Amino acid sequence: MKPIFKLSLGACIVASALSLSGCNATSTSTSQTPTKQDAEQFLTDAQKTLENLSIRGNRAQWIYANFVTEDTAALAASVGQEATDTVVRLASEAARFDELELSEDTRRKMDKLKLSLTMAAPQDAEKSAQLAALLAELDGLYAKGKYCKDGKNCQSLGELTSKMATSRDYDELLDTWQGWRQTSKPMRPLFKEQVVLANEGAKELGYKDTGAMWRSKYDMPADDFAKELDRLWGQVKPLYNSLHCHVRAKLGEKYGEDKVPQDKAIPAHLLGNMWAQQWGNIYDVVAPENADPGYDVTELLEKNNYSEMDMVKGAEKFFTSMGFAPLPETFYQRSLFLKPQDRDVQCHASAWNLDNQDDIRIKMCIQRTGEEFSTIHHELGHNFYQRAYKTQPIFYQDSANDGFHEAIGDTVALSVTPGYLKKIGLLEQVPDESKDIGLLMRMALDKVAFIPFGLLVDQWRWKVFSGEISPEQYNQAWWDLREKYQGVQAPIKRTEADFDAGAKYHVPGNVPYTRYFLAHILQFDFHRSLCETAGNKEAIHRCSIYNSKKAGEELNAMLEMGSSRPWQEALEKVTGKQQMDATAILDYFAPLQAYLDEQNKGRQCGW
Ligand code: X8Z
Ligand code: ZN
Repeated sequence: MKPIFKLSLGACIVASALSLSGCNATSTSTSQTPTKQDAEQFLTDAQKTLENLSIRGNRAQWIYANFVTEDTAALAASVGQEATDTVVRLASEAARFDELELSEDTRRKMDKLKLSLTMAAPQDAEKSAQLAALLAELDGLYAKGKYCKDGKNCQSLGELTSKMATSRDYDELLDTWQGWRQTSKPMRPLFKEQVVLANEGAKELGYKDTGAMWRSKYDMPADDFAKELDRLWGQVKPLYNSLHCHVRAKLGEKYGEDKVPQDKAIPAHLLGNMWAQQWGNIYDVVAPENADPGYDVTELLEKNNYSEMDMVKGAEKFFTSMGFAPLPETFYQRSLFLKPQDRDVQCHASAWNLDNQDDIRIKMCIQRTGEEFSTIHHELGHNFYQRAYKTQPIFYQDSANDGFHEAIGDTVALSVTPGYLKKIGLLEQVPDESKDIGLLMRMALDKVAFIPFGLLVDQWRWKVFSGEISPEQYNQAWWDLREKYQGVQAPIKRTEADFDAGAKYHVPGNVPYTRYFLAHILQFDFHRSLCETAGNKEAIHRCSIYNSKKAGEELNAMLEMGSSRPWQEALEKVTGKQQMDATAILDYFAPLQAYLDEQNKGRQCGW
């Protein structure tokens, strides 16, 4: 989901609404001790302001993302600035009520207001305008990024992505990998400037820096949250290490051990993905002997002539089978499904709710692959969540924590099992259990491989924001973390003229990334519980919650809460527990762990 500032888009409607209602100083003078009634009035006024603002901002952002030009950038930046300034002003006004004893709900709304920005702008108008312009420019640089060899034959990220997925030619992969990274070099000075301004804004709101502000959003002390991440990663790490060891050995067989040394980190361009974040595309390289399930979703889509629209309809049907209402007609009229040929768009997939009610849409340059079929489920998960919490007050129109938003569609996609594919007529025969290791391997290459990447992006950004990583160390520090967590390394020498973090959308796009780490833990936890609710009797990796109204009801109970209660309570609605737990992912992959242990016997694992 593109975090369209739910609360954070400003407009002059706001200013007038505020001055009319006296929200600026509400109905009391700031010199008097404010009362509970003042606090409630403040929130009522802020709510109106934010509702108007957010809709106007969503529209400006939508237009920018769909038509990337200088003019739309300027308009998006201008509304973005108004939004940020308004939220910053409201958040500092809310500080008047800090010492006041308020009901739990009123206090929570105040907290949500304060924490609603991804980047806080300094109160200085010029600096705030500068920050808004930087945000739009960075986003645009990514959207327009192309790799042109000798100034011609330009390739879009979509084309480069396909090459990374399908080529098995070491040099061609290397060229593609380094080509895309040319696009992020010009981002470096802009990013550096953005960090300074955003930190200034965060400090004015009372946070140590922007990273500290990001870590404060989890209904627990910021430092405890960081520890919680380490704990979860500790649970998954042994499984990741086993997978890494096996994949490296297979890549060594494929490309030669001179190219893939067996005691070092894996060259980052050989894993089937531009960022080495999901490895499912190199399944063919590691497919277990005699356990190949014998089908591939990309081929099934092709064979059955599935269009991009059929893929969207198929994903929608999953949700409706669980009892969710169908998507509105406007979803199909207003979404972007295909990459336009005549203009630049932000192709990175996102889900939107333009009016905070039913005007939900996705924006995606769909390719007809199994990977993209999963991404469509992912995006629709956002849309169904948005619609489920639309009746909450604007402060709570968000997921329980950001990991929940990212986990819903993925949870549903875990149910795209062979049994399900047969049910919907895509697959003729369900492979027997002897092929489960193949299926689990394919899934692990995407899901388990992702987890350290999901963690490290913000480990890097947090250190950048705190100053522990200085601009002169941006790239070196990025690769240090890539090696430490993922055990991958740059295939060619990198220098500080490069800005490889910027080659990943969420860095120029200003989207926090820890959410995806959390989502990868949560989705297995949700899947395990929902399968139980659905009465599943099979192994958890064979379970599909398709058609289960009971599972749908349970899921919806969590979704409709929005962020009105601490995420621990939302989690409890589905899993019955208040703590995130990686044991579900370990359970899911238990048979694969045993297989990997066997395969890795005698190998020197680690890097
Ligand atoms: O950015 C996304 C979604 C949109 S919220 C397509 N994802 C992360 C990524 O692509 O890096 C989904 C998985 C991780
Ligand atoms: Zn998402």
